[in-house]
Amino acid sequence: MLKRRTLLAAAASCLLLSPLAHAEYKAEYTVSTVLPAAFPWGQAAEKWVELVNERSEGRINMKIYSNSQLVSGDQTKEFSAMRSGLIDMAVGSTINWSPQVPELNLFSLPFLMPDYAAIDAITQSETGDKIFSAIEKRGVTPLAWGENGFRELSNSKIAIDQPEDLKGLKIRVVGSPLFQDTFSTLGANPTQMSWADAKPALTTGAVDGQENPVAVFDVARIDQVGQTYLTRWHYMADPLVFGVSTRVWRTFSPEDQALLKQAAIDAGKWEIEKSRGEVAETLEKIRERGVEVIDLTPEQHAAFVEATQPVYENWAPKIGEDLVKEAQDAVANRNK
Ligand code: X2X
Repeated sequence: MLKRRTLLAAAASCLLLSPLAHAEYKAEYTVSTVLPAAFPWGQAAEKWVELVNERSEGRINMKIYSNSQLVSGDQTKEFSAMRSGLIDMAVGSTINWSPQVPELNLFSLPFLMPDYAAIDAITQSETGDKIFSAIEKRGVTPLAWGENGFRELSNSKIAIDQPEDLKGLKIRVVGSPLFQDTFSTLGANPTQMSWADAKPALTTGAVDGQENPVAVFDVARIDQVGQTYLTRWHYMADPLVFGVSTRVWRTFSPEDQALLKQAAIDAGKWEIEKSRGEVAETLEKIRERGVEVIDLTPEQHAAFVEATQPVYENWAPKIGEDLVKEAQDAVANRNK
């Protein structure tokens, strides 16, 4: 009897001490993304998975499910699915999570962030911390920032260089009703649809245009579906957020939480640097395929900024007036 007890006790202490013995850990954690590994976004997720696997010596295994397949292609449902624990983790766009986290609409305010330094001034500051708290309050633990990129406007009809050119154009938009507002304010005819539906809609001509970072335009070969004009208006950029369902987060030991977080920070930094570094080359490729790339003069740019001001009046109260003001100040005082 004694012997048996000793054995049991030894087995129990072994379980407590061994890093392999987290009985509550899953054999595999799901990681949701919209874009797969051919895109910087998917690569960000891959890097995270790799680093976690390496640093945990195979104890924590994550598997990426791209194309929003865990939410049947509806990327605006990703956040809710994570919150309820249907999805363990995600590398998600602020746009797609903004229906559940209104503060994330901040990044979608037109022309708030003129350059990369402006994005960093928001994400790498107290304002960024406040945005992370807003995410956390709603059941997802945010770990690090990545980047989808500055979203540029493409269409099949006209070389857009002034707001009037958008009149009546049918534009596919994503996620938040803020996009409906921006494009309606410009006189266009916006339609909200998922990424899964976007390319078919461009192919059939159901819509005339769309907006996405140049890397997405390039890899998804948007030029092949008649999108021959690309206006670099830099009107907004969507950061990516590496996040874990808080229900799942709580099951990790403090050491493993730190490991997951550091790996996300490292993967995010790596991806941001890589995707920013690739933009010039990507534009060259796009031009070579016969797409007309339109760069705006400062005056043309200013006309778009002015035309979209009403969006701020509608949205600042929903995002939080203080948060918007703080972000504007952070941008104004950024290191250029
Ligand atoms: O749907 C889009 O346009 C995409 C892929 O950029 C996002 O998920 C925000």
